[in-house]
Amino acid sequence: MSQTTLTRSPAMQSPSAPPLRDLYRTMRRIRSFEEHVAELYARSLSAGSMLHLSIGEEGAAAGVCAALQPQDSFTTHHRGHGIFLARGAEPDRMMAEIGGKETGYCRGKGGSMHIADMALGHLGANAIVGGGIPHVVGAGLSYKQLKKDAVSVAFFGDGAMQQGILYESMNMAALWDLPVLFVCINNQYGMGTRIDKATRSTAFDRRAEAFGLRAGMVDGEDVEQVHAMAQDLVDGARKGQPGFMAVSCFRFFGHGRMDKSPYRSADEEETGRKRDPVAHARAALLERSLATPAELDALDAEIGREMSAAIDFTARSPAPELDTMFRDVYGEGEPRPESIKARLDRVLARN
Ligand SMILES: Cc1ncc(C[n+]2csc(CCOP(=O)(O)OP(=O)(O)O)c2C)c(N)n1
Repeated sequence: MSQTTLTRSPAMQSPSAPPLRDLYRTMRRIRSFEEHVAELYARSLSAGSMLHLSIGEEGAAAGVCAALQPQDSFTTHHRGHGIFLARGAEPDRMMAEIGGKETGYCRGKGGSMHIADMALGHLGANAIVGGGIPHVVGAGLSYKQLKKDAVSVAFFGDGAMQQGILYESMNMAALWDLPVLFVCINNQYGMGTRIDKATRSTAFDRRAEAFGLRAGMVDGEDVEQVHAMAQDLVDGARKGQPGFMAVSCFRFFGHGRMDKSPYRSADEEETGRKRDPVAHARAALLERSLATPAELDALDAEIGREMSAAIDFTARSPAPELDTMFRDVYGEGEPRPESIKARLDRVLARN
């Protein structure tokens, strides 16, 4: 099946849909944030070497997160900056986290791939492919038991469609009628492996339907379509009908910072980058006379300044103190590993 002509179970745009301009702003902020992360690296302000950009996937993050309510929660995969921003994360604290600074969401100990923040319902980014999927089943079960009106959403890549844990999770979510939504961001590659080399079947929604979930597939270039489907599935999940959606998109850059995508032809890259959700939304805003080019340029410039300020904030922020290494890592009162300094002192004293 072609990955560009999806949209099974299409949903109508509801009257309460967020204005396209808001969705554009969310996507533009994600793109600008990620473009600025590159500057963080260039200025040697990044704490780690791993970086997975979601440029090209902004429609999935913005469209799904706009369908959530404040009490809802989610997990992400390793490519999750955009999802957290769409949920309302502050760029300053996110950038500082990637920079390993004390002012970051996890006081610099999570980095790009392990951000979490309970205040915004972020139950954790996870670098293990499929690793964050079962967590939302646990969250959904707790909401059901505690009679909380909340939904939990797992975001993951197409690579996780080949992980057994997804199927155990979908089965339990369906069996127990949990308020859970599974969102596959299908950028068609798992590192350098194209999806058709990983599976014979890309009808991912049918896999979910086989477990009893409400399911759909949508083209991530159109953020309004993504939102419409997400709203429908989130509403269903809130009533105890778990859902699944696959959002098709193109990963504009390599898997990680060092990957120049030698496994993709120039043609494929050029065609793929035409599937740009930000450009698509901008064109729609102009076509429907919902904004002028000057207004959108001014908005883009304002967002650019916001992201530059996030880099300055990171540069100015202190690194965490060495003795705080285990704080927030082990529970209160639990035994902790000896600090590196204490261990060194002990070993040196012995010699
Ligand atoms: C269980 C597991 N196997 C392998 C890896 C190595 N790995 C890291 S990212 C990745 C590709 C993931 O692709 P996908 O899930 O489609 O997400 P994307 O990177 O495309 O966003 C792999 C295989 C891993 N982190 N975890």
